[in-house]
Amino acid sequence: TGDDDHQTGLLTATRPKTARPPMYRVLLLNDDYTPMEFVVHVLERFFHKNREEATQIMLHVHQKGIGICGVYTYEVAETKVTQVVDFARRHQHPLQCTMEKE
Ligand code: TYC
Repeated sequence: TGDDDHQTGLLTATRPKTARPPMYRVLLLNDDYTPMEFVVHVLERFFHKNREEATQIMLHVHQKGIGICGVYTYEVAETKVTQVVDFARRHQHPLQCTMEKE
């Protein structure tokens, strides 16, 4: 069978399930200078939030210092972080974005 190891003659079970990839939280950090409206725009543009969700996340970050924008696979999360940091820098805002494993 497909489970039979023909070298040893031992039978080994193969897992029926597809493994899920590790997931990463993309985080936004508060600062004293980035305009609230710019942060809302970032959340709409890069994280596909509507204005209401984006405003809630921005205010959470403003009040608590840090907040979650979304949870993605490694490469997608890394791309979001780069896009946000580059976009903020181009607009001369110090907005910081980072990622961490779930
Ligand atoms: N604290 C900023 C202000 O008062 C707003 C802000 C919110 C900045 C969230 C960054 O990730 C951030 N203008």
